[in-house]
Parts: sequence; C-alpha cells; structure tokens
Amino acid sequence: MFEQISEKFEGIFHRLSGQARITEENVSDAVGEVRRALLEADVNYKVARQFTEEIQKQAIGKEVAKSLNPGQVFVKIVYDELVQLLGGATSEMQFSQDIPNVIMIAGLQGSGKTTFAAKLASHLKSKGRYPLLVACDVHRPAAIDQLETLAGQIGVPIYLERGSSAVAIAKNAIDYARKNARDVAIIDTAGRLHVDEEMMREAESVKSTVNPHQVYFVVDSMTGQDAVNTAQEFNRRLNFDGVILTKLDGDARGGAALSVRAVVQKPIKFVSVGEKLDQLEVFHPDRMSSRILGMGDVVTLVEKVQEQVDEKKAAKLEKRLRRNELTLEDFRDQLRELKKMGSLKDVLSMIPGVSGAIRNASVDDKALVRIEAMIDSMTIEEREKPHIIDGRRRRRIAAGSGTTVQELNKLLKQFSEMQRMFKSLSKGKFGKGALGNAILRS
Ligand SMILES: Nc1nc2c(ncn2[C@@H]2O[C@H](COP(=O)(O)OP(=O)(O)OP(=O)(O)O)[C@@H](O)[C@H]2O)c(=O)[nH]1
Ligand SMILES: [Mg+2]
Repeated sequence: MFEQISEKFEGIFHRLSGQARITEENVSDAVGEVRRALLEADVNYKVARQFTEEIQKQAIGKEVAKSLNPGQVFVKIVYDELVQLLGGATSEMQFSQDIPNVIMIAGLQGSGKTTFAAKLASHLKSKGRYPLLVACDVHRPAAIDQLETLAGQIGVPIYLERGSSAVAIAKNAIDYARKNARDVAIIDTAGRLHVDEEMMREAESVKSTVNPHQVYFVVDSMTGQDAVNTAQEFNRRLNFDGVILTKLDGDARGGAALSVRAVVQKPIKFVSVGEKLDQLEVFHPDRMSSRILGMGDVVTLVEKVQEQVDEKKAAKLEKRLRRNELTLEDFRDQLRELKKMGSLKDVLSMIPGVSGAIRNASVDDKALVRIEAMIDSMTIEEREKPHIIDGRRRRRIAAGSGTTVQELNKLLKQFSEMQRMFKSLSKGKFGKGALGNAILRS
C-alpha cells in the first residue's frame, strides 16, 4: 500500500545525504519534497501542512553528529513525526471485569466490518478469551449467513435472531453472553453506501441501548479522501473509541488512511491486511512508520549515535573534573542538559534522593536562563579563566546579558566554591547532570 510514498521518501533522504550539513536551504527543499510526497500519496492537505511545519521546525538548526549525515538525521526527524501522526504509542485494547465486554463495529458498507468482527473474535480467542459474535445487520438476510459461516470457520459461537430489530438482538445477545459466560460480545452492524440518517440513527440506538465498552470504526483504506470525511461524520455521531484500517494489502496510495488518526484524534487499533481470517495485525505506530519510510535501521543508528554523543560529552567532562579543569562553559553545558530534561522542579522531583524541602521549594527556572545569559555574554577566555573577570569586565557582562553586577558576583562566587568542592572530591563518578545537581544542592 505505501510503496509509492516509501519510494519518494527514499529519494528525498538520499539527496540530503549527499550534503555536508543541514542548512536552512536544503532543509526547506527537503521539507517541500516531503509535503509533495504526502499530498501525492493522498494525505489530507491540512494534515500534510501541519506535518511539514513540524519537521521544518525541528530540522532547522539541528546539529549533525560527525558520524551521521544530514539525510540520516532528517530520516529520524521525519520518522519521529510520523510516529506521532499515527498516534505515538501503541493503543492496546482495554478490558474491564464486566461479562461481557461489548464491542460494537460500525462503518460504511463493504468496508470490512463483518470480516473484521470475525478476525477480532479469532484474535481474542487465541488470547484465551471467550468471544461471542452478534449479528445485528438485519437489513440484508445474507449478512447474517455470512457472519454465521465465518463464526463456524473460527469456532466461535454466534448469537442471531431472524426478523428482530438490531436493538432487540443486541440486547438479547448481551443477556445470552452473560448466561453463557462469553466475556466479549462483538456486535456486527449494518452498513450503507454513504453515511445516511437512517443508518446512523440505528447505530446510535444500538449504542445507547447496550452501552458498548468500545465502539470501533472500520474504514476501507482504498477509499481515498472520503475516508477522512466518513471518519469525521461517524465520530460526530458515535464518538467512537478506535479505528480499524482495512484492505491495507490493496494498492491504493494509502495517505488518506494515514490522515484519519490526525483528523479524528482517535487511536488506530488494528489493521486488516487480507481476506483471510488470520490477516489482522495490532497497529503499532512505530513499526508502521519504519515500514513506510523503509528505514528502520537508519532510525536505530541515529538513536544510538545520539546517545553516544551525550555519553562522550559526559566522559570528557568527567576527565576535566578530575583534572580540575572545570570551566564556566562546562557549567553552562550542564545547565542546558538539565533544561532539556524539563522544568527544574520536574527534574528534581524525579531524583529519589532529593529531600522534600527541595522538592517543595519554589524552583526558579528563570534563574537558570539568567545564568546562561551571563555565561553567554562572556568571552571564551573569561569562561575558561573566570579569575580574569575584573570590575570592568563584570559591568560589561552584566549589561550584555541584561542582568546586574550583583547577580554576576553571586554566580562567580558559587562557581569558585564549586570548583573548590570538586577539587576535594578525588573519587566518585559524575554522571549526566551531576554538576547541575551539585550546584542546586549547594
Ligand atoms: N483484500 C482485502 N479484502 C478485505 C479485507 N477486509 C475485508 N475484505 C473484503 O471486503 C469485502 C467486504 O467485506 P465485509 O467484511 O463483508 O464488509 P462489511 O463492512 O461487513 O460490508 P457490509 O456488511 O455489506 O456493510 C469482502 O469481500 C471481504 O473479503 C482486507 O483487509 N483485505
Ligand atoms: Mg457486513
């Protein structure tokens, strides 16, 4: 399904790989190409715009580690954003203690509801559950037969009544499930070619009667932009809990299916990839993204290198500390590391050893910004040898950073105390953020 978009992406990444570094210009070009590729794959235009704005923001000014090339770094940015677009983390099915858990399946005609109902029953059976299929498509007599046949194939019982209303069948089926200890009831409903009022009302009354634990909206990935509109309409009427993408084995461009989650903000639960009853997959945003980009190994590589880069920095710092070569520049780098992890208070509260007093104290994130500004206003020589910062330099630095000489005095005093402290520490290991923590505690 995603061959075309995969190919396009590959070309974009390849062209960027040839560049020495990421610049505003080559990023803009690549981002423009990404947007075109998305639109050509039939991704909803609003979704495509948002997506590309986000990767542009992240790519500009991104440093490229020596062992990587810009193409690889860009792949990682696009990958991360694609995972987000597809929902971030995997959304597992949730069950309650109720007997039965009720799952209602809705969607347009021919979208694959009945097939999915049977696949889901089979999937749950293999997980040790006791499903019951419920035939609530009363508008086509053949629909009940179809579900009956499928139920027979997978060895799952079916509840059916001929001549009753969908609402009555759903209600009776739940009683039946309770009496027969079937712990999941999967309700297959009727579809129409287009969203129509009568069908929506019927689905709404089934929903309000049986109050399902989950309502799943089934959408055919082959239907293009209509998929997005239909999803919105069903969501407005049924406020469904999850999306099922079917016919992902087809040769449509697939972009519309990728847009559904972003448009309705509901997780994709499963994908159906064929007519056979075992062709159902739990949806994983990360695996799907690797598949679309065809670059799973590049993403892993970049992650590893990025981890290593920080480790290298930390190791270098440790060495300097041991040799008493701590500079204000190192100090600022540590503050930046700390900030990357979130607000100071959040970071502190994650450290088990931090006392309640510190945790409850009002921690001033703005103070960090001011410290950083002061260090930024120093020359490299001043950062390395703070003792040369005399009165004239102090006034210049304070003015340049929009702070006061008093504040700068305080920083320099703290820093020299810290240097002394580290001198007295001959042993001990400094991990990431050790310096920042030390100054916060002093
Ligand atoms: N290739 C492929 N075909 C599928 C998939 N899911 C369903 N189908 C086929 O699509 C057709 C329609 O599937 P159904 O499950 O009957 O769809 P439905 O939504 O229940 O249709 P109505 O009850 O008529 O509204 C059948 O021929 C299925 O075999 C899939 O993932 N891949
Ligand atoms: Mg059906």
